[in-house]
Amino acid sequence: MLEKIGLYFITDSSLTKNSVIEDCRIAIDAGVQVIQYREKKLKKEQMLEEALEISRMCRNAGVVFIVNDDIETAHRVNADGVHLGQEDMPIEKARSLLGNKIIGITVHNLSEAIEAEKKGADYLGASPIFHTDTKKDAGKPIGCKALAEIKSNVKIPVIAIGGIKMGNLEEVIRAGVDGVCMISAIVGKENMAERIRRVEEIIRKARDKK
Ligand code: 3NM
Repeated sequence: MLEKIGLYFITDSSLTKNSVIEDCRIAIDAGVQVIQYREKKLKKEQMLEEALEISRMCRNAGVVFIVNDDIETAHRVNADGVHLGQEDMPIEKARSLLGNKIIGITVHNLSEAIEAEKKGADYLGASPIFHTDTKKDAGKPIGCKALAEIKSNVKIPVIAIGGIKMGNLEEVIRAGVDGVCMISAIVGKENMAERIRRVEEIIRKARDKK
């Protein structure tokens, strides 16, 4: 489902200039194929309300909807899946709760990647590729060489995240990844829709060059 997608859009309520819901509407209109709802500030009930609205928007548009971290919210809003970090619930337990929904796992190196695939992850979020200020505890950048190594050693889709900007996007795509997340390069910027379209075009061109 996430093979060779382009931009994997992630919400950020600290960076948005509109609202998270409005950002999702813009992203959907600009053609993204997947949205992850990542919310660190709101109370549970408000989160649920917002996630439900985005879930409906995604369903109507045929866009994959993933909830970050929170399996209960994912379940309650009928999301397509969840994204979990290394410190979150083990994959086996998440699988028993989520059945055949999508489970994405953050990995920082090849051994975590192989392990996550073996345990049944549906896709990997490889991170952080470069330095990022958006997630304070993201850890040490792994770079594009390690990213390419991860990609060539697993069968499931690999999505790259962390410090990806317009200027280093092509290099990331050349590592063979299925998708990229770019938060601060897109969320809260003037003309988000235009930026998203430009990202998709850079990705298409970089893949055509191969
Ligand atoms: N997770 P930006 S880095 C949400 O390393 C997130 O796991 C990361 O934002 C990880 O595109 C990150 O602005 C933030 O660098 C990515």
